[in-house]
Order: sequence, then C-alpha cells, then structure tokens
Amino acid sequence: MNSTTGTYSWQTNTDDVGIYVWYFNSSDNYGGTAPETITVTVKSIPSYNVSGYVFDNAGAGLGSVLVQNGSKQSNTSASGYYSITNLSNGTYNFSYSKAGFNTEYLEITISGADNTSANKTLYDTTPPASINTISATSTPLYINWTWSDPSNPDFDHVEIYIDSVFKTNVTRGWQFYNASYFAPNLTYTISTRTVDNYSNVNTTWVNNTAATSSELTYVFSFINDTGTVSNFSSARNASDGAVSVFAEVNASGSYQLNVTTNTTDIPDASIHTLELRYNVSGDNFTVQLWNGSSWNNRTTLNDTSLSYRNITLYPEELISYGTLAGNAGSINKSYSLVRYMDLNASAQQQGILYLDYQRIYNY
Ligand SMILES: [Ca+2]
Ligand SMILES: [Ca+2]
Repeated sequence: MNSTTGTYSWQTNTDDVGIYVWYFNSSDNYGGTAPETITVTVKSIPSYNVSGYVFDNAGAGLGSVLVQNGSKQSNTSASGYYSITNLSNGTYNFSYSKAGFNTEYLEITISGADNTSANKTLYDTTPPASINTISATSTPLYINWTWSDPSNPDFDHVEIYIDSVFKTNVTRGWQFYNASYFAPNLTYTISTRTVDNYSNVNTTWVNNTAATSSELTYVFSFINDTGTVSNFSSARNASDGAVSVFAEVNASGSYQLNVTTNTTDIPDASIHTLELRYNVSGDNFTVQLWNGSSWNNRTTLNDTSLSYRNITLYPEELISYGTLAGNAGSINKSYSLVRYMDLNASAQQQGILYLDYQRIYNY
C-alpha cells in the first residue's frame, strides 16, 4: 500500500495461485465509514507443450537426440519422439543434436495451443574413418588381406577393389578378404574405402600391394606304353627321399622304354620350367614334350648320379583345358605331357630311369 497515493500492488508468483477475498474499511475525518469486499483470483499463466519426432537420413525415427532450448530439454525415445512441457506463449529456437549427425535448429512459435508437429530431420553426412594396419599373406594362388575396422559406431562395410576393379563389400567385423584365384608370382593391389550406415563413403583409399609366390605343380599320372613303372607317387614328392623307377622291358628283341606322364592343373604364369631330379643306369633316355601336334626332343638324361635338369617350356607345350575361378577372378589352367624314350634301344642291357621328382615350376 502506497500511503500517499492509496495504490495497492501485489506481485504474485506461481505459489500464489488461488482465490483471495480482501476486506477494505475506509473512513474520513467526519465519522463516515464504508466497507468494501474484493475477491481476487490469482491464475497460473497458461503453458503449452511442444512435441514431435526426429528422423534420420533414411526417414526413420532417431533416438537419443538432445532437443534443447535453454534449460528446457528432452532426449528422443527410440522411436524419435520427444516432448517438452510447460512453455508459455512465445517464440523459441530449439536445437537438435546427436553425435555423428549435423546439428539442426527449429524456430517454434507458441500462441495459445500445444505444438504437436515440431518434427525435424537430422542428417549424418560424415563418413567413417579408414581401415587400419592392412597387411597380406600370400600363397601361389591366394592372397589373404587382413585389417582393423575403424571404431566409428556407424561404420558399416569396406568396399574391396582388386587392381581397380570392384569385387565385393566386406561387412563390419570380418576384417579380411581372401582373394582367389590369382596367378603365381605376380603382384596384385587391393584398394579399400569405408562406408557408414547412411552410405557416406570415405574418399580416402587405403591400398596394399602384395605378390603371390611361385607354384610347383607335380606330375599327376602316367601311361607306360613300353616299360614298367614302380613307386610312381615318389616322383610326386621332392622331399620323401624316394624315387620312382622307370625300367625298360625287352620288346621285339631289344630293351625299350616309352612312358608318358601328364601334369595337370598348371596355373597361368609368365614362365614355366620342367624340373627333374633323376639318374640313369644302363642307358640314356630322351625327354620329349608334346606341343599339341607332335612330340619333340628337348633333352637327354645321361647322369648316373642324382642330378637336376631344368627345361624351359614353350607356350605351346602348356595345353589350356579350363579355368580356375575364385572371388578375385579366374585364371587359365593347362596340362603338359612329358615322354621318356629310349631312342637307341639295345638288345644287351636293361636301362633304368630313377626319377626323384618331376614338377613344373611356375614363375
Ligand atoms: Ca557417419
Ligand atoms: Ca621323390
């Protein structure tokens, strides 16, 4: 009460909501009085709610988004829904933020009603980090690359390219690509890019170049037109310390040998060498190779103690008959026919060829 002006004022707060009855008695200096009763009702200021959904790049509800205007804040549920209560009329600037997504804003005006459609879309435009520590182990026909995935929660997969050709996507957690079939003794380059759940692609390539090793293909089978063959499997093993014995037999009055061997599954490579370890007794033997239309003499085996013999094959001496196909591509496979002959048959002495191994070296 202002005693000079007679003005009475009362600043209410939210605790004062209610109905008040005020009694006034006024008097003048001449004995006159007058009562007055005034009823005062203190009402709460009207407040409203703002609610809506937050969506992601794909239009799906996005949970755990912080929706905030000053001290008023809420996190979205798994479905993307949020609600902020107790806002009075006015204009508000809401922020919407979540790690990995671009922060967005929405201006909301409240004018005497709830706003139930304050929807917002957050976009993830950030690609994941690259893979780490890629390395390779190789065999003649395979290279196995391994790496560590990036730690980003939304990392989804790695794109795999071999020599700049897309091959596949490797899902999060696998962390390897075993490439088959490659040709022996060549280099191959893997290139990788990481991608997140929203198809954001890391434009930085992580590459690794590795080499396949050389391949040794052992003789597979044989046909003895003339002669005997024993312990043939010993010719298919360079480390067993045992030999296969190709022995002449007496035919039409002279000792003769004519044994043809077949080596299959020889993979593509730039150069092929026929490798022998052998010795002879009693005679020399000619090695012939089939070139697709005729037999041709390539060398004479005449060492009487265990010796090595290498013959570089001509391309036509590798006869293509199919392919080996894997997840990295396909390579041609070939076979080669090698014949052991006695070209100067003797009537007196039985010659013998001892073969430690026969193989074709691809490099
Ligand atoms: Ca991302
Ligand atoms: Ca052997």
